[in-house]
Amino acid sequence: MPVLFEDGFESGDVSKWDETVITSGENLQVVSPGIHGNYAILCTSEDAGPDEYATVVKRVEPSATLFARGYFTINGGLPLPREGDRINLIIFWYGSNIAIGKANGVDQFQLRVWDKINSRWIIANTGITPEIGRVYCIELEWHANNVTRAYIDGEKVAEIDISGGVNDTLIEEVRVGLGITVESGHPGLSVTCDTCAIGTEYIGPIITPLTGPLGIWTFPLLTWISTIFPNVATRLQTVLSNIKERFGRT
Ligand SMILES: [Ca+2]
Repeated sequence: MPVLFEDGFESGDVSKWDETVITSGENLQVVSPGIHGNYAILCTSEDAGPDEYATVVKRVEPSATLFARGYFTINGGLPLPREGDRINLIIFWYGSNIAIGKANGVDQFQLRVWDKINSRWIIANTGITPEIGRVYCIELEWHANNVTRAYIDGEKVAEIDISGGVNDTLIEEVRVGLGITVESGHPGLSVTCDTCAIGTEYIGPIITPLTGPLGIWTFPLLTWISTIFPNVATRLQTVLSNIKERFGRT
């Protein structure tokens, strides 16, 4: 898969990114251990409000098609106080976001696409309520004036079709971390982020080698399958992990 950029913060800093955007009251730091490896970034807010950020920023060649994937753990700050509040985890400036937003009274993962013609967000709710402390693999897929999709753990969870033509943005800037639009003064928002990638095709979850006897034969198999069928490999890995969890204990 043509990956343009990858960073799991194993350098111990954010030097692979073009800049950070951290507004007053927000904080972004490299912490250890990571979700994978030794390091990740921790993005927090003690005094959140609208249009505030604790994000790393990567610029890319203007792209009508773009994918970005990151691993996220929500540490705290939920529930969001008010209907319509959200924290954006991956931002394709100024095209689309994957967020946790409050809709119908419930915090849930959302796909959001900016409608340039009518100056409004088009929102697809997933109905998936984030669990504090769980690791989520999140991926955003953008096609200008076409279909935009959100994936969680390798499964498509939302899709917005703008082939009618309300946003032709070529994405030049990707922000990852905590992009905040919530009621002013909301405390305790905290997100850990790791293992980011930006590409021109679907990226998907990382393939982690299983340990023990099961791993010896599954890892080469998964690596081979993943090069041809990324979605199949993801599902197979989940099945194998479950088997290992139940019976393996190696
Ligand atoms: Ca890492």
